[in-house]
Amino acid sequence: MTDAPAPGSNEARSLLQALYKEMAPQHLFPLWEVLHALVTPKPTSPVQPHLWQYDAARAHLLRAGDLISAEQAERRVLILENPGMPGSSAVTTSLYAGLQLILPGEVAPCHRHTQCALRFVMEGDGAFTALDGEKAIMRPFDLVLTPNWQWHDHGNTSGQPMIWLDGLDIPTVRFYAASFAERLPDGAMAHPETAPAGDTLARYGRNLRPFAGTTAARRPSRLPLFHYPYAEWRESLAAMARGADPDPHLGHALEFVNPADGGPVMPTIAAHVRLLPKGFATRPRRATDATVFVVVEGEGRARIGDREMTLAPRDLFVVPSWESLTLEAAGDLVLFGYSDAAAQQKLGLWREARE
Ligand code: 1HN
Repeated sequence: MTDAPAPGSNEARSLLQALYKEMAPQHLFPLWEVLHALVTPKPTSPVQPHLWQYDAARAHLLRAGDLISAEQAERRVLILENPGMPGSSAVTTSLYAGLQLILPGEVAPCHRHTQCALRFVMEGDGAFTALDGEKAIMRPFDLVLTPNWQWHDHGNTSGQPMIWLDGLDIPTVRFYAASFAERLPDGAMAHPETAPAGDTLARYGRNLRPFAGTTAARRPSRLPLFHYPYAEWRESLAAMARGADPDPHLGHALEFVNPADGGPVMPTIAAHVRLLPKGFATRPRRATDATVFVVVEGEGRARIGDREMTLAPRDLFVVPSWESLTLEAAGDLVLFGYSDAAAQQKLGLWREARE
């Protein structure tokens, strides 16, 4: 002790370097060298703002459609990978996004996994996602959920290609090392039908539910509803826009809810829609939930930090955590968005700032 060099002296610094070198093989490292990067005063993220033009993505997806079947691929999907996270298959640190193509007559085999998924229909009309053997017939801009560990398969019995956005919590599940997945036994492609298409929407989608403990109460009580049709959410937005001024930071915005608890649609993923009337520009807002957006209708501009993007129908874009977002509507602009706000709110992490 007595002959230890004065802390901060050149001698102390070189002895510390020697100490680090000796410790490293035992997987021991000094916190004081990294603390400032571990606990930052505000969020830092590798996620970059990015826009995917739909027409370009669609052309590549249709080419893949000529080269591999949905059954061969299991899921024929182009991943929207964030340019700031190469090789990650992730669109944000917690979420995945992909564009899935299913051609007329094709099936995507039944499976289930611990990842939660949502589908948001980009084009086509009449293919289905079946959840636990009940089909949801998918129409443009419908939202369909496949919550974790529920059997799901897809099929296209319509005459047109169907393309939808898949939003999953793959990076979140990978973070927890909690991925499980399985196919139906005996190579079965489709789940046996358990209920007619639309049955759940009628039983659980109109502020009603079957009596608990009866055979009519088919759905898991925690996540009863899985289909949120465009015709319904669009009409709600339109009614809202007729009757009130838009919120300065969000425009007219509605969140999709799980009717069982009034919370977000799935444990890890929240989803919403918004309408910005023609000529409206939002005030800048930032939030800790990085968000993936789809342009449903209209044209406009997005400013994300110092990036500017022009928005056209069906384009997709991603806003990183804590980057300031400003939106401008050239015509009535309708957006769908999903994020990990559901998980962050449960963990006490979620924050926003409105300028
Ligand atoms: C999945 O289950 C689907 O069911 C799509 O359509 C994309 C990406 C990774 C893992 C599971 C689907 C997926 C996926």
